[in-house]
Amino acid sequence: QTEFGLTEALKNLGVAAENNGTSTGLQSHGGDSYIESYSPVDGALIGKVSVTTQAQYDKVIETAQAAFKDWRSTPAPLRGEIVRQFGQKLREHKADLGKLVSYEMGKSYQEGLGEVQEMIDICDFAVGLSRQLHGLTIKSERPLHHMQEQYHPLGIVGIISAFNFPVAVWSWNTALAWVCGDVCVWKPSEKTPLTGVACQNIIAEVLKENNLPEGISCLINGDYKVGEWMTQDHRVPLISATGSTRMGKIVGQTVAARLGKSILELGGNNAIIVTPDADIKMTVIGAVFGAVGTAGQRCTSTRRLIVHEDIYDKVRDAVVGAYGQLRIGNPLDEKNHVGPLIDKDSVNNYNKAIEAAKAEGGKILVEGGVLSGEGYESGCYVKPCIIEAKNDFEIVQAETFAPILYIIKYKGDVHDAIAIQNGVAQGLSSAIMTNSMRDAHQFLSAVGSDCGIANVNIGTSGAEIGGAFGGEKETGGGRESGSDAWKAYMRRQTNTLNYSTELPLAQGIKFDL
Ligand code: UN1
Repeated sequence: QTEFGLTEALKNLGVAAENNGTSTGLQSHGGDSYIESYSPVDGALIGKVSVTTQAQYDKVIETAQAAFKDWRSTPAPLRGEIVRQFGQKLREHKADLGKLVSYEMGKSYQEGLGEVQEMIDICDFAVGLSRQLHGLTIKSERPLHHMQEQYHPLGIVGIISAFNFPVAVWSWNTALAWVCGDVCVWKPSEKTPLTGVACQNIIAEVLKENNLPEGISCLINGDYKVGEWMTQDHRVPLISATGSTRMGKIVGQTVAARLGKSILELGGNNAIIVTPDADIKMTVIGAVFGAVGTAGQRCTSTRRLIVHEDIYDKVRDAVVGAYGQLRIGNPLDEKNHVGPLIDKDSVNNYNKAIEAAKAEGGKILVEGGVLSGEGYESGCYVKPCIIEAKNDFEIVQAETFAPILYIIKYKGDVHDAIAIQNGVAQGLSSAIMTNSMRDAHQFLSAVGSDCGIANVNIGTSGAEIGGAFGGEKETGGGRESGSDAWKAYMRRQTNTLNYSTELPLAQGIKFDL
């Protein structure tokens, strides 16, 4: 097993060879089937997690429901205090959790640390928010009447998260949900169950230290069937799901069929537009980190580079040159830029996408390929590649979760580039590299980018937690994290109070008795 202090980190996080995948004191009645977690870094079995049975699932929901009864009446700033303590524990465990994320998921250690930092940041955000769950006061049309709106806790928030941000996306949901007075039930990705156990251990300790029920934060594990119990369950008013568009369509329809609420954060097909006057150095950093960071496995990864013909050769050569500097290898070794893909299925999808692009007429600018030999034994390490392509290639229209960058030439003005950028089914993140104020504003205007995230002179990935995160079209329309995303985790109530001695009807209606 790769060392890098991992044994110590696992111990500090309470992650064992065999772990309970179901929270809330039900561990002793564990089912006998397990999810094994193999590291894509070195192919080693890190540990296993028990699969939640349906009976356990029901107990978890009952436990969460019971916890909600108290938690919803706890003053919001006191709920914020619990989240503050959780953020503090994350600071203490930052290196350990960052290492586990890196080892179980395969992203670089720096990115693992960055992910834990996102968790800490959203906790800080949520602590402030706990004193700012504001509603409006509204002027009534009737004399001596008062109107206001309030936000009340919803209940259980079911969280289904993906392998690529195995801990941060959970915390974007939980930190907000908890200050909003909700309780959470989390089903982490089957590909990263151990980071789930580690997070549950950290929050369970905080809850215990404060004599609060563990039902405030629950863990379940298993495949899509376990997720289905939750999406079909009317006791779970809100489902927040992150993953593929295919999964999101199933989850969204299942939750909608019972008129539940959902927050969907699904696939992206993110592009950077490069206008003739763009800064090449900034473009290269933004595009290369965007395309190869996390081995192209972020929802926000840069998949398409849309470059004006006047600057095309220069940008292409600079980006291709930068790819020559990339070091691929063990992500825990800080000198490497690119780690492995999550598993062999993902490697297959990468290979298939390159073949499909070639078949459609794509020209390879930087050759891909699967690495083998010493240090690459897991079979999950691939070379980031660049393909000159057309936007209407079928493969360019799809999201392949791998480091493949399609470079596309545009002619004309910024609107021609925007049409290409918007010409896909997904709508998560987008960017423009430009020194033209006009082009930048056009890009951000109503006729500009159709994505949930649109950046100027910054790449497509690496959003800060302060903004609402999510996208349009097949990305699902949900928003998590900052801004007023918290409102989706609460139910809104409009109140009208009459402090007169008459009962006038609205709209001037007369109803004399
Ligand atoms: C994701 O890939 O699902 O904006 C989340 C980013 C990160 C989060 C990505 N802050 O790239």
